[in-house]
Amino acid sequence: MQSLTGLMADHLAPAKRAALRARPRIAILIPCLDEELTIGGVIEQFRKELPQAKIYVFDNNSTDHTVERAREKGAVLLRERRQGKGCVVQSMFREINADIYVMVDGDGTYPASSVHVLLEPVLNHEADMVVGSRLNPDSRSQFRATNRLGNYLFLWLTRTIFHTHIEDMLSGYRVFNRSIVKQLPLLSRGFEIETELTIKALERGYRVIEIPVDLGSRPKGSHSKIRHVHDGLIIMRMIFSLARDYKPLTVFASVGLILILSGFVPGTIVISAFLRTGLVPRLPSAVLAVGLVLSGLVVGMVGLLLHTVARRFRDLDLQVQQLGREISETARE
Ligand SMILES: Nc1nc2c(ncn2[C@@H]2O[C@H](COP(=O)(O)OP(=O)(O)O)[C@@H](O)[C@H]2O)c(=O)[nH]1
Ligand SMILES: [Mg+2]
Repeated sequence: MQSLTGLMADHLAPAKRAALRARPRIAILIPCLDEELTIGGVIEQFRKELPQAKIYVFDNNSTDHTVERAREKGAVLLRERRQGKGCVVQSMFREINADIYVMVDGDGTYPASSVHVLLEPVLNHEADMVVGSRLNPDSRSQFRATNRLGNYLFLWLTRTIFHTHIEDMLSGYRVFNRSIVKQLPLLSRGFEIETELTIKALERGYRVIEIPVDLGSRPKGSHSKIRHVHDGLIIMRMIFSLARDYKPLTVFASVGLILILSGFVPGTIVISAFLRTGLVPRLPSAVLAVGLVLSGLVVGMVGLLLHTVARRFRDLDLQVQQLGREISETARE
């Protein structure tokens, strides 16, 4: 409810409202960890493309000259002590007040010139979040083989579980409106933040649009902060916990079905012996079969219960969003 209060306060001042209509406040948010080679160029390019925007660099205990480079170029520098990109995104969303937010890596791999096409749908109120898709057939993206493989694996998993048609789940180049930034609860601490952002936005009914962008490579001497196995496992865990929370029936019914089907193996042996001889010679198999089938049914029932709870929460979420929109509409009139 805190964000709703913020929304109301924001829209109640008439002078501010008029200014907002004329010129939305755009914030460019750059999470940074040891990016001294590229951060200056990224700030310069975005300032050239969007001179009216305010540029924020969120440093996260960098050990090189990232902070000095960002200050030299006139960006607003903020610091987050808790390590991890997710922690930084959480504090960016909490602390910065603007109407439209652009998030981009500080490594110079995303083209600043694409920012206008990414902004367009949010400025026109056609989307709540626009994702710069590096995996679109029209994108010329320089991926490392492991990154491309990881992206496709997580994409396949997400599409299968959540039935979405998302094209690039892990892109770091995004544009958001204020409503999504202030209302979407985020818990990620590391590189699983993009996964959480994408799945939660889709599951909560926000309008998400993907637009192709090219992905360049880092210059010599600059290194990605991703640790493939470690971060890959965390992203995987995030997908499964979101599946448990938002698609409990799919998850629990699948587990239940596996248990029931495995109960059929010893069950069939016991039943066929019983039909032939009228006896139950393999008592442990009979117990195992009953145990597996019953556990499967219980797990399935749990899924059904959680499904109802999740649906009710979804209704509630949509009602809160609707209420927020109505309050801002009323205040605008
Ligand atoms: N503030 C902060 N930024 C981070 C952290 N880890 C990565 N980043 C930044 O997040 C962006 C994406 O990270 P990057 O290493 O380029 O990941 P990749 O694009 O998947 O290879 C870059 O601007 C990094 O500097 C972190 O722990 N804290
Ligand atoms: Mg990067």
